[in-house]
Amino acid sequence: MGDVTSRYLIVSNRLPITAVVENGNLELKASTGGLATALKQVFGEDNATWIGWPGETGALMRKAREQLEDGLEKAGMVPVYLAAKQVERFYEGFSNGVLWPLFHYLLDTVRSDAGRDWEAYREVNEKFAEAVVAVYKPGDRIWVQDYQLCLVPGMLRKRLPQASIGFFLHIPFPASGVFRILPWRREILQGLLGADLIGFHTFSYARQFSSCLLRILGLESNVDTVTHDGRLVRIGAFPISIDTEHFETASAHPEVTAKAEEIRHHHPGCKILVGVDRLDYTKGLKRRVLAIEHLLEKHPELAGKFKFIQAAVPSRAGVEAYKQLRKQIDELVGRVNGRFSTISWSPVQYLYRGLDGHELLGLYRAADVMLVTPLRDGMNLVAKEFVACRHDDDGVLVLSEFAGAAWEMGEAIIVNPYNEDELADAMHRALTMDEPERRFRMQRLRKRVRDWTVHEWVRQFDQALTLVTTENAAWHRT
Ligand code: GDG
Repeated sequence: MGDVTSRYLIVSNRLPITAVVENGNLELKASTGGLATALKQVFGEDNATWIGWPGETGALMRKAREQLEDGLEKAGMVPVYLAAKQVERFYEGFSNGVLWPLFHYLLDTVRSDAGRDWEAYREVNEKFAEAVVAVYKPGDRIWVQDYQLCLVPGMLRKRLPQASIGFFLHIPFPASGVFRILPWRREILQGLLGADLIGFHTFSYARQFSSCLLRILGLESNVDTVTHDGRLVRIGAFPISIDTEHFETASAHPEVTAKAEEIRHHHPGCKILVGVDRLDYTKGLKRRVLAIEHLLEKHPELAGKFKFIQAAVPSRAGVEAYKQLRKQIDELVGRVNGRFSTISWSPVQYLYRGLDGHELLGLYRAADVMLVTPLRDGMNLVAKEFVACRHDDDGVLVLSEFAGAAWEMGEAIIVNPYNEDELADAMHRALTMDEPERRFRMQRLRKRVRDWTVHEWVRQFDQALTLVTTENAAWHRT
């Protein structure tokens, strides 16, 4: 049952569903993602309305389109349809071709021809804002999610001056020296400032945002508050987490146990290292494979003693940088395997596909070492999910210092993913760590993901939004 009473309008690029048409009939598959589930549980089934893009619907026949609208309405969702060109320019071009690499400090990957895509970004943000205004009722709270929709808070503020608006950024917010590269830096900041509350995963991102406000807009913040256009805007850190209980229960399922045993059985006498990521250049896959190569150069005695299983889920396959990355990883894995394999063993097992739930949890449970080594990551939920699944209090987490999760998961082996030598040493240390130390670290990590779940995250954001909305209302009365 929900414990928050106002109605929430959740605005996100994608609705938490996938529409599949089979034999002319449409089926809506609800996302089981932590955010969607937690919002439902905290706000109550009927108190959260989602507004977002339902995914590619261009090919849906008329009947399926009617079914889609029906299904969405029943699920409390409002679709924002995007034309193919808009998807190409707003989503692939600007959101994923400019903001995503820039905010992850991968400057060489930022597209240089983004002018026309900026226009599409603005246009689609307008479309989302209009969709919100169409369903908004006084008293509703609006919670805008992520980098695709940075302009929406400002657009909403113009149309709904009294509305309570929150914004949460799921990716890092970069240092001002990096953010300043963006030609539309002022517009993005102004857009975000339309919100009453702007949330980030860590204090460091929040601080960097404040520093951009000062350097780019000349706005000085007072600890976590800035005054803008006659309103208070609060800036805060809200580290996202997972539905820990769900992962604890699901990973104890007999099929997951069987899967974990099957994985171990296939690699007798080997310690198992695991990586699970979207195939994304921010996740540090290339350097991870290079570090495996380096590990074998430094420790030839490890040949035949471990297996590195990397699952890479296809992602943003329409974006050029992702096509290139796929090719590079294929080549790199081939090279390392070609160099070190024997007749009966190869160091890397590489899966380019999504895993089903049991496979994913089976891998978490089978792992002796979990490698979470992104070059930058807002938070990284894989690190938290892995820990939640380890009922046996065993397994070692190797975690990048550039993932938001590193701020909360200090008992992991923390590494600089850009330092191949350090990464190889961390892998060696994880593979050879004694059991008491493994347990000591894992117990503490598990306690943390139990104490701080995605439900706390939702509640804390809601409370902070309530507070600043009340402050702003009081301020306007005086
Ligand atoms: C963004 C930020 C931030 C992965 N492979 C499979 C699979 N997954 C699931 C994992 C996890 C999710 O996908 C990935 O979440 P991450 O947090 O690691 O990364 P992003 O997708 O980049 O998310 C990130 C997050 O937003 C939340 O704020 O933490 O920093 O970049 O839940 O389990 N799930 C299944 N099969 C797979 O093969 N079923």
